[in-house]
Amino acid sequence: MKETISPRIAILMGSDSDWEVMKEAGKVLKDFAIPFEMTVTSAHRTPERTHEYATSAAQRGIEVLIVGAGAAAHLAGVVASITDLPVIGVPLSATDLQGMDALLATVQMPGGIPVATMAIGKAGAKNAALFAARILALHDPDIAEEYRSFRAKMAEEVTSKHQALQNRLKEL
Ligand code: RP5
Repeated sequence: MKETISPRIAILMGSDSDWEVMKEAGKVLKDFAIPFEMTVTSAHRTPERTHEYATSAAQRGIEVLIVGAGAAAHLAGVVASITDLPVIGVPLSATDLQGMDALLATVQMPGGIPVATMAIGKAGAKNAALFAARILALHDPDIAEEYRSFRAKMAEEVTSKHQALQNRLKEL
C-alpha cells in the first residue's frame, strides 16, 4: 500500500488564474522534498471555506501557509487573522495596477496580525517557498542541509557566469 505523507506546507491561491505564478512555490517545495498541498479559496468569494481551511490547517499538520492573491488581496491577511501558523503572502498581478494593489493590501497589515510579504509575482512565489523551507529548517536538519546545497549551487552558478563573462570580454 502506498504510504500517504502528510503535507507540511499549504499553498493557497485566490483563483485558478493565480496558478501560473504560484506553481513556482510548488516547484521549490518539490525540489526540497517538502510535502505540500495546494488549494483555491477566496477571501471574498468563499469566505466560509477560507475560514474552515485556516481553522483546520494546524490540526492537519500544516506548519506554514503560503498565500497568493491578486487585486484587493485580502486572503493572506484573513488567513493570518484566523490561524496562529506563520503566513507568507505573495502579491500577484491581476489587474491594470500590475500587482501594486495586491502588494499594498498584503503588506500593510495592522499591528498584531503579521503577514510575511514577498515580492510581486514569480520571484515572490519562489521566495515564499524558500522562506517556508527556512522556517522548517530550524528544526529539520535534512531541510537545513538541502538549503545549504541550494545556496552552494546558486553561488557556483554565479561563478560560472563570471567565468563566461571573462571569455566574452576577451572577444571585445
Ligand atoms: C483574486 O482576484 C485572485 O487571487 C486573482 O488574482 C484575482 C482575479 O481572480 P479571477 O477573476 O481570475 O478569478 O481574488
